[in-house]
Amino acid sequence: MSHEITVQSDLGKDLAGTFTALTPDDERDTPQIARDFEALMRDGYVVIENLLDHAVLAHIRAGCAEVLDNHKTGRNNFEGLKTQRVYTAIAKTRVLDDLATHPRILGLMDRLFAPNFLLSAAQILNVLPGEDAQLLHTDDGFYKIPRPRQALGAASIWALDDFTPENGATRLIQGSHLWGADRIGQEEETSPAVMPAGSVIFFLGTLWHGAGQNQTARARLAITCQYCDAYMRQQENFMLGIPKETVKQLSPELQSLIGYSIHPPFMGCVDGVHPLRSLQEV
Ligand SMILES: O=C(O)CCC(=O)C(=O)O
Repeated sequence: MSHEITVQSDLGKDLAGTFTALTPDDERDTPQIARDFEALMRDGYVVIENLLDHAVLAHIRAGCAEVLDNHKTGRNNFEGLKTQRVYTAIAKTRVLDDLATHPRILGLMDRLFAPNFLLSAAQILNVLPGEDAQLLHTDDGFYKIPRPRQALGAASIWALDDFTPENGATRLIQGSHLWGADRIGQEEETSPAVMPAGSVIFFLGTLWHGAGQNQTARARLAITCQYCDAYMRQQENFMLGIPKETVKQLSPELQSLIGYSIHPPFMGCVDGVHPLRSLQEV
């Protein structure tokens, strides 16, 4: 199909002939998601409790355990010297897929960002006993556009263990997504995201937060999926990090999220064509 381009705004349309952009299904547009979005914009985060049942949790935990076996701990205190952090986890296990594409999360992303928003990072985070509190930070601070501003990224942290103040529950500063660059998050302003295993916290990239200290004798297991707007650079280079054979096994939604998509008119193209074409050659 050919498209006539007559004005600049025509370039914002989906010009693809074969691999047209995906349309979000109805599950991503519910009254509950609208309420979650209201909380997200007001507080900078929303906690959604008990999204995963026991069987699903057990399956995800088992998949994580396989990948974590003998996995090293972090190289600095931000990664966590007593934290096992598995980068590009989509390349290593299939247990993240349904979390990365969960409709309750993508429904919020639909409201935040342009269609064809991207997954920016997908990691397993196992905070081991004795780990110190992580430096408070914002997740999209590396996009050097002055604050206060709209978020350019957002993140989920899925609790695979109960998150408690003692075991390193993520600490957040409510409302800090609205701050200017002159204000730095302080420890005493934080509160822990206490939630049962199977719950998720979703927060804006502008929100001050950090993993808590683990003062218990057990690890605190979580999965984080970070997302960014369709025209921002992803933190993890999934195109190199995930073999094409693996990409072919992923759902169309997840393929699009990792970067097999086009932000109109051409962002993400491979030699001028849609990146999904490169999977046809494998
Ligand atoms: O593990 C957590 O609770 C938060 C981790 C985090 O914010 C990060 O590593 O950027």
